[in-house]
Amino acid sequence: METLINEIALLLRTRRVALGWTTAELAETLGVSRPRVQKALDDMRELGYGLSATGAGAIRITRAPDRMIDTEILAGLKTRIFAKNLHCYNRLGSTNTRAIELAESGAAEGTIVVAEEQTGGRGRLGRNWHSPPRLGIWSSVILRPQVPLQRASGLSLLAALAFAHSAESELGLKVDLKWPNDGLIDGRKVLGVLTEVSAETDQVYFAVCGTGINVSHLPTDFPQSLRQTAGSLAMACGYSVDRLAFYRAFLSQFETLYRGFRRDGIAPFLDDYRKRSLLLGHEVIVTQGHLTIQGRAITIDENGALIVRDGRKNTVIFAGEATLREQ
Ligand code: BT5
Repeated sequence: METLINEIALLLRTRRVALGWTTAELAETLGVSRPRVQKALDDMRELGYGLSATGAGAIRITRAPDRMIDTEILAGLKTRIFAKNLHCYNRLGSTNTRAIELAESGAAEGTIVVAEEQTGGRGRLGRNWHSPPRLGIWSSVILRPQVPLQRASGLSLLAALAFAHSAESELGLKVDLKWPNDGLIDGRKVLGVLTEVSAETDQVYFAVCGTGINVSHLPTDFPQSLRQTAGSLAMACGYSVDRLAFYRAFLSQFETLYRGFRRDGIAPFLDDYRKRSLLLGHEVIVTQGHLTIQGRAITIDENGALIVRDGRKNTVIFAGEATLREQ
């Protein structure tokens, strides 16, 4: 997003809100020419900002756009670590890939990458994540928890739980969590999480936790192959959802849970996750590479692993693809 737009939006938002700013004042404060300010204001209208001018020519913001612009995401965001560094893109291959690059060059914990559109959005195991422009939240956060590798899979569960809390508190929606990384509403997948970790066995260097949240899609916005299984917050609510407000709520929830995780691990959150789990108590089939495990999903342990019981044998599964056997 253009820096000048961000700077103007920040000025219009944070200072002299009631009085507004004239073009001349904006130009002087930002050290650019008046025509450049005028052009940026036109571009802002184009983006969806509502701007009004008083008789004296003072400009004010009357409507924020539904756009992933730094200033708009940060307006009213209640986080301390998350989004202290925020990288917003119009179009990107994958926010996870970009976040991994940033993490490898030392980006701080809480750094966030978000894009309006992903052209190569990734799911697990080389699968694709459909990420069309402006319909969802395609975002990744860099985390640096001081935990051994096996505890890092808890991060996907945490992100899914944060999604469930925000959908419930912001929109009154009930979310079912399907281990390890799906959030479903009315049986349709609305959330997918992809956590990628750089680590040695006893220490995680960084984890990038990517979340894809379908927000504004109508059924026809999904490709034919996803129409039976995918859903969006708007489809679940029956009305349009404020994408940025939901994103802010999600980031704030996720950070709160993550701070707890850094202190006490996943254990304090497990009961909450288990309560929302689609699989626990049911007969399941889990595939893990060439391996297929069948049995009853009995619990999720403190590493975030699924425990499946077949007769008297328990199998601990760290990653895999689970389906209900009754389906
Ligand atoms: C996931 O993988 O569910 C993880 C998706 C993570 C996406 C985020 S977006 C931001 C960040 N940057 C990235 O590049 N990725 C992350 P998996 O469990 O493998 O599920 C993938 C499967 O879900 C696909 O094979 C499709 O069947 C289905 N799918 C693809 N796009 C979808 C969508 N938008 N909504 C619902 N289902 C989808």
